[in-house]
Amino acid sequence: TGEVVRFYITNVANSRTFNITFEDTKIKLVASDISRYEREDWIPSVVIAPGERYVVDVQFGSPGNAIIANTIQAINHFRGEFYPRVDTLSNVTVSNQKNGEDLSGSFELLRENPEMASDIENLELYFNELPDYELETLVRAQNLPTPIVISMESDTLYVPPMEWNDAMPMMNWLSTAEQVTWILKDKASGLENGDIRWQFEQGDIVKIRIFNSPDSFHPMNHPIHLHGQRFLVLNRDGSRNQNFVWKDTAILPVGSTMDILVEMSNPGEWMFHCHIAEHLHAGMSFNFVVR
Ligand SMILES: [Cu+2]
Repeated sequence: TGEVVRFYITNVANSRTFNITFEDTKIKLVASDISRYEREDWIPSVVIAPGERYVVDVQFGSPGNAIIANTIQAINHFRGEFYPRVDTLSNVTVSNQKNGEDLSGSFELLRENPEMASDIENLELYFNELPDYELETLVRAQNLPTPIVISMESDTLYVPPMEWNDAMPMMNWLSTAEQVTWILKDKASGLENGDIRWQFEQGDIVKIRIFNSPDSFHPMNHPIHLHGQRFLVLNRDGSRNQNFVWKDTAILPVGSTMDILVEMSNPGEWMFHCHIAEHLHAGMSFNFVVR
């Protein structure tokens, strides 16, 4: 009891976003994909999409069994109903022994990260610039059996911004990359997926606006991921990020717009893709070059 434990969490699921809870313990948010946060912060749970990483500190309290769980609002698409669902990910036994060094003092302290503060100072001039590129996420279906089309359309009458559970396993089983194409579309050129070929110079700071259109046939959230570089999520739906961290993956809910600022620091040919494996397989990817 009283032990402070650091968790390094990576979501290696192909499509599921988790909402990880540690019973009623306080969770201290320390770092994400590439760096520490601007400021450590208390969070009620860790929302983590495929490809994302989070580092958190947790202090275990009263002795007994503590459950690390995925605590979600599941949805029944056809009935349009939410229902709470808790899946146990892990059981932790908390003994009544005092364990080693007492870290309560430093656990209570929320530290600031001067490196992040100076990165922000250097990049702030780009924050309010117009985007250099705009992407839209879409989905297109072809040759789907009619009953599937009807059920997918009816289930799209209400689209949750996040899909926490797989509410349509039959549909997902029946639709493959043969019938469904997931799309990243470059607004300026009209090009899609592999036809997009962005070129950058090493050191370029590039602002990209990504919009997840709620009007497409069957919208879903997308963990947007790019290789070889790091980025800041500047804002979501016009609200400025209040606690910056360097990322390489960020979730884009349905209907949402996100601005990211990418530091093109690493030369080579790199992928830009959705981190949901099925979407990537069904087209949602392109390469960009940093010279
Ligand atoms: Cu996706």
